[in-house]
Amino acid sequence: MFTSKEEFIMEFSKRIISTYGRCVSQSHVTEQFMVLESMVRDYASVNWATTKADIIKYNKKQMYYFSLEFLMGRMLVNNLMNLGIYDVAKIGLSELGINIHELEELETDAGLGNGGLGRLAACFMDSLASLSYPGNGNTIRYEYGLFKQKIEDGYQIEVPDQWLKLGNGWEVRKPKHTVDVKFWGTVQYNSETQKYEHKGAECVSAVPYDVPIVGMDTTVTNTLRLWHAQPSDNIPSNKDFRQYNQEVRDICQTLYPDDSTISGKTLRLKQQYFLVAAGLQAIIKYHLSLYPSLDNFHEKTVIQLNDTHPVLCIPELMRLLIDEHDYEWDQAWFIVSHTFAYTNHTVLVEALERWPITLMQALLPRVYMIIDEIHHRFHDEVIKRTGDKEKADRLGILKDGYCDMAHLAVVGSFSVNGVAYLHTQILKNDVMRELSDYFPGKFNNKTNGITHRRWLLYANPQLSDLIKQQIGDSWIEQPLLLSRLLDYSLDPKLQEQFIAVKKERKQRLADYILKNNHIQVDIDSIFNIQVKRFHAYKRQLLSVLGIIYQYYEIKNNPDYQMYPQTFIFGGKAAPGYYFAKTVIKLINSVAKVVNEDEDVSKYMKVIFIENYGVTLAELIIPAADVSLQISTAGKEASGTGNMKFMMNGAITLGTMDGANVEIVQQVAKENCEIFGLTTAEIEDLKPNYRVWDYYHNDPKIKRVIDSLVDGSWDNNREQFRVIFEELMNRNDEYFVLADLDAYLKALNRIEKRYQDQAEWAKACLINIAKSGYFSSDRTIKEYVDDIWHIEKI
Ligand code: 26Q
Repeated sequence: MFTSKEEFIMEFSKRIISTYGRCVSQSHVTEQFMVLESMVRDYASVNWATTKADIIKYNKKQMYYFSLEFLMGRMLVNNLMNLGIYDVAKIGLSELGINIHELEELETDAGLGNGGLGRLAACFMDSLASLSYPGNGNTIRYEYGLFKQKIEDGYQIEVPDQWLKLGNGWEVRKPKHTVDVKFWGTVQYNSETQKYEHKGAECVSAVPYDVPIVGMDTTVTNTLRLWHAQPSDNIPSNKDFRQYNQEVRDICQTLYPDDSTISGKTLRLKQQYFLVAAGLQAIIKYHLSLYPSLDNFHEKTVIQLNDTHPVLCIPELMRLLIDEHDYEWDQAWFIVSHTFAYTNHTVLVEALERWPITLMQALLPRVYMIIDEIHHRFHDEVIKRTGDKEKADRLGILKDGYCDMAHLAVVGSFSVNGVAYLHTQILKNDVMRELSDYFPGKFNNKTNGITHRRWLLYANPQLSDLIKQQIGDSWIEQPLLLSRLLDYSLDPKLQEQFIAVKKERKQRLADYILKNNHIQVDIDSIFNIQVKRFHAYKRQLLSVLGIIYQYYEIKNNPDYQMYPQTFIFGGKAAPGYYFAKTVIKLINSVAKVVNEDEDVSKYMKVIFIENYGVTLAELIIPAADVSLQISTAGKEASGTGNMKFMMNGAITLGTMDGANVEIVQQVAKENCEIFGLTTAEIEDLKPNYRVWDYYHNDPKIKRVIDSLVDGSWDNNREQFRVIFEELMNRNDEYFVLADLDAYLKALNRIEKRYQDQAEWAKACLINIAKSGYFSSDRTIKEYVDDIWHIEKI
């Protein structure tokens, strides 16, 4: 394609002319961006073709990652860098008078996800390709990704995310591979063929759009397949076309439609089945183009289910095998139960998926019949093996009018994994204890990871260069070799250089904050950062109460001294999550008072960064001194932001939760700042927890809590009532007050530690040195060895 800047310039100029009919000097930046994007995609296509050919040539087994979320972010820099052509493009463009960074800024994030689970899928895609494994993604091509967050008067406002406005230059539409998906209708038994037939169904066509996933320093290029719904040729005759058309469009319109109504719930279930049915049909067709039958399907295909959202895969593959490929139940079950592996990402009861049976039965009549059969066979088997009917009822899939998707996932998969050591322990010993005991060996742990290419190499070139200068660049291929930095953590020169890099990154963030929030922050202050989805268990409220506490300390004590701190928040709350949205409003209200108060703002500033997402994370995380990971112990399955911060040289101020436990294990306690109740302590405290004791026993805490409802932060005293109620009248489900004192003490220790810059830099360097373990390359290797058993191409 192009290997030199001359070739690049020629190709680029040619494309500008042939696509837009004008020369480079007259072209618009968006045109330049789109041409660059198309060049990179075509460049990747060469390897894409050979990868596909090699998989066939060597009969490789492939892994498919099914997920309702893929939070890819921007892809231009990532792809240019992974392909090793970033510099050629940069210099070539610059000779044409074009600044590559300006083009980079034009790309909109592919925000097809909420948070951790979706970003994990994206990191896995990068590691799979970079390690040369055949692994592909399947998801929905949502027309609108996660909403764009605006802050108006301190409130979160949701605006549609029109990520496809300029088109998506990375995708290739594949109409030839369109398949039909059926909803509604009834099932009839045909006694002649002895088969069940789906009658009167509503067909929807699924069209795939393929996105190349390029690895670093490899020719392997995998595929992320985005499924799009469009009207089928088999339009139901009894249906008004306009209504049908609208219903079809709705399927791929938004990620997580509001599910507070029945029609919203139906739509979500439709989305799940749409992905599952389309994805499986395509894989089966592909398999049958290479092999005579599906007998060896599970030997050539492994499917990882990202949480329960795509778990309909299990009954759907049964249906395809039995109804469309003439398998008997037992044979089909053998293939199915050797194909799927399931990852659990949460132990919060409200996030465990349960679908009303009536809904499933109506929308997916044949699939429901199969689920019912799976349930009864499993139920009978449990009774036969244990003689315990109540146990069989508890372990079953159908209960109280609902279908328990996690149980379906466990029964139908050959592997079930948690995403961090502690989380897997909780699954095995608590939340899914009985199922885990029933299936010895099925449950396993795969501690999450993040791609060090995006999160260190590309997001923080300043730090990467410093590391390269000190220990070379072998860590890029083998991230564990970051540990070579350990030898230099005491080196004053490196410490100083690290501090300089950190300052530079803090300055960039400060510039952004000045431009967007119109607030000047002091880059010598400690940057305490908490960026993540807003959720009660993540306890953004704990940091806010900490800020309020310190505010009163400063106000009530003229001699009060503290080292300046900047608290930076970012994250979105689910549109219907009133409590979380009120916490956002509280942060903004407190920020206004704090930042405008001269006595206080010299010590403390509070910033809320609007619309946190992948691209902003790349700016924010490298600038952190302190990473706030303060969830109630036992609630955060893993966390992955914690790993990104650590890799960028921030100190974790956190609880013993999720992967924090393993961060501590890597770096030792003295290189973190750990506080608060442990999982076991919370369990002990639970029956006797009385939040009012904390209120009455400490006047300072009482002052903080009262401020929520006495008009201190808003003229409307009712504004933050829901927070007061959650804490005080619903007995503080997430133990915020139980941990407040320990949190404040930990913040104090941070303040002291930070003032010894050499010691601080040493701890940061140790964190970076030990972060290699959290590369998703390590995670992927574990999945490959223990679950997928796929080979490099
Ligand atoms: C629930 C009910 C019905 C439909 C959907 C859902 C639903 C949707 C999304 C439930 C959960 C999610 C997202 C979960 C998530 O992002 N979990 C995070 O996964 C990360 C990757 O493993 C972990 O690091 C985080 O700890 C975990 O919170």
